[in-house]
Order: sequence, then C-alpha cells, then structure tokens
Amino acid sequence: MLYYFLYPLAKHHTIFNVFQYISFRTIYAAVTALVLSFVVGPYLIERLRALKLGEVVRTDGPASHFTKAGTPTMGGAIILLVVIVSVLLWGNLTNSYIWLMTFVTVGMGLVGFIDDYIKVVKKDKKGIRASTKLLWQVLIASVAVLFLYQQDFNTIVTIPFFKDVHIDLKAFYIPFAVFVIVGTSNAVNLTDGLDGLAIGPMTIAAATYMLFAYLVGHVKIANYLHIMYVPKVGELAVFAGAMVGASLGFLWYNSYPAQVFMGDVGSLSLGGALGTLAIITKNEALLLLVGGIFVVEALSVIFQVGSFKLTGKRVFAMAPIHHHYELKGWPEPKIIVRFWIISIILALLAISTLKIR
Ligand code: 57M
Repeated sequence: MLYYFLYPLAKHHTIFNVFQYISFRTIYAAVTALVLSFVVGPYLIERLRALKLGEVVRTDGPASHFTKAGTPTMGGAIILLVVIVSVLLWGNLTNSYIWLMTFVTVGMGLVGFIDDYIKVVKKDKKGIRASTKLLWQVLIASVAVLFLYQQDFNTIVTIPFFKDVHIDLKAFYIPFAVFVIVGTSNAVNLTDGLDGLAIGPMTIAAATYMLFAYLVGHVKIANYLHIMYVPKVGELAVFAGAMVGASLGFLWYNSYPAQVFMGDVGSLSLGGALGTLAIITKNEALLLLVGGIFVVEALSVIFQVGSFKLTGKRVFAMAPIHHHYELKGWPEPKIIVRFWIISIILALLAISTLKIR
C-alpha cells in the first residue's frame, strides 16, 4: 500500500524513490512485523488467557509437559495478523505472487483455527478429523498450484549441488507441488511440540527463502550467479521478510518457558507459507535442507509408525523425535537450542549451493 501511495511522490521528491526498492521494503516489512508483534502481542496473549483459550496437555506425553496445561494457545493468530498487516503495508499489491502467498497462508491458518477451536473451545481433544483436515489442506494447495500452472509456471525442478541435473516434471509438477506445500504445513505442525522448537527453525528458513526470493527475482544477480531467474518473484522477499519479523516477535513470547503456543492456526499456516515460498522461488528441492528440522521430525513419525505396524517395535522412545530426547533426559532448552543450531548450519549449507554446484 505504501508502495502504491508513496512511490508516485518520487516525481516531487527523490526521497520517495526508496519505496521502489524491494530490499528497503523487505527490511521494513520485517521491522514492522516485529514491532507490531511487541505492540499487539501482550494484549492478544492476555485476551487468549481471558477467553480461557488454554492448552489441554495430553497425559500420555513426557511428564515435564503437565505444568504447561493452561498456557494460552492459538497465538498463531497474532503471527497471521502481523504478517498480513505488514505485507499489505510494504508489498506491491499488484504482484499476483503476494496474493497467492496470502491465500495459502490464510487458508491453512483457517483450517488450523477451526481445529484449535474444536479442541480448545469445544473441548473435543480430537479436533477436526485428520482426513477432513488433509482434504482441506490439499484443496487449498491445489488451488494455488493450479493458478501457477495455468500461468505457464516453470515445471523444472533443480537439484541442489548439481548444476546440470534438471528434472522437468511437466504435469506431474502439480501433485509434486501440492505434496511440498501440504507436507511442509504438517511437518511444521509435528515439530511444534517444545517451546520455540518450531518458530526458531521457521525464522531461519523464512530468512533463507527471503534471500533466495531476492536473488532469484533479480535478473542481473540471477545471471551472475547462474541461477534460474523467475520474474516478479523478488517481491516475495517482502512477504518472507514479514514472516521473519513476525516469527522473531512470536519467539519473544514462545521462548522457554512459553507464555503462549501458536496452535494449529500458526503451525499449519507458517508451514504452508514456507512450502509455497519454496515452490514459487523455484528452490523446491532445497527445502529438504532449509527445512531439514521439519523433515527429520516428520520422518521420525513415519519410521516410528511404520516400524510399529510392521514389526511391533519402536525406533524411538517416542516420536516426533524431540520427545525421544526428552525421554532420554535432555532438558527441554537444550533440545530446542541444539535444533536451532542445526537449522542455522542447514541454512548456511543451503546458501552455499549458490556457489557449490
Ligand atoms: C501437534 N501438538 C503438541 C500447541 C501447539 C501421529 C502423531 C505423531 C501426531 C502427533 C501430533 O499430534 N502432532 C501434532 C503436536 C502440543 O502442542 C499444541 O499443538 C500445537 C501445534 N499443533 O501450538 O498448541 C503440545 O506440545 C507442547 N508444546 C510446547 N511448547 C510449544 O511451544 O511445549 C507445544 C508448543 C502442547 C505442549 O505440551 O500441549 C503435542 O505434542 O501434542 N502426536 C504426538 O506428538 C504424540 N506422539 C505419539 O503419540 N507418538 C507415538 C506414535 C503415534 C508415533 C509413538 O511414538 O509411539 C506425542 N505428543 C503428546 N503426547 N503430547 C506423545 C504423547
């Protein structure tokens, strides 16, 4: 909006020229989201507490979690609000990718909100049926991917570290991209089981894709780095910047010991947004590295369930894997910070693929 109203004033005063620069708007989108989180965060957390939207903690999990009962949840609504306001302020609203990101983020957020509402307000621990939830997620992701596909979106997938390996999935790109978006949304949800465990790696992953969106969308830099140039994608750096600011702002309150949990409204929407960022910036396969923590958490559940069904034996003391370390006696903050460290290393590795190919 600011771009729309203030950039035209550049004819009267050159200072307004800054509004055309994606780099400038990205930084201020992040700062705005962060400041907004600090302004509305305490008020909204208090509202969630007053509305008694507190977590019902499962009794079959690690005992250390019992003290967390009653912590306000659905804090992801703060993240959603802050991201959207910041993007509306700093984004170029004529860019269709900005709207596509907003659609997926809000759509997945709605699915999560309904699930949280049933669990927390209606006190029905099961929430929405897993199959119904998945159906809605697939539907939202499919609408987004079909929109891209009918715009002649590039269906080639590049493989990190291998310059000459390109796979053109053609029409198979549609189910592939839907899988990436829905899979990431659910993987972030599975990770969200310790204070700051999901939002830390999310901040790092969003920052990494912020950088990639900027580079991939800049014709000169893309040519210089010999990476795929995707027109108009630079604007998504603004969206990712808002995600970074909002995630950092949320981490302020969600860090150990958490004053608020994000709920499914936060995890499903942020995960969906991250998956969509990977698709639109054409760095789909790189998400395995950038979102490595989410991938490992999801794989730990797949192996645990698979092994139990096939052999009757468990691979981990408990899945997702963060519970395994809890049961081994690692203090919660140690697990969280170590997972953050791994995320940073993975992000640096991902950035190194710009040169190592
Ligand atoms: C969400 N939700 C947390 C909070 C958060 C198939 C199976 C592996 C599914 C999995 C599952 O249900 N995962 C989805 C996990 C819950 O957090 C809430 O949920 C929101 C995210 N959706 O925002 O509102 C609890 O996590 C803790 N928490 C924090 N800090 C945070 O910042 O401490 C969350 C955020 C909160 C709080 O205690 O109540 C959750 O873990 O329930 N299921 C599991 O994760 C269960 N695993 C399991 O059954 N494993 C089995 C099989 C099926 C693989 C096995 O290993 O044999 C575990 N989870 C729990 N107890 N709570 C085990 C039992």
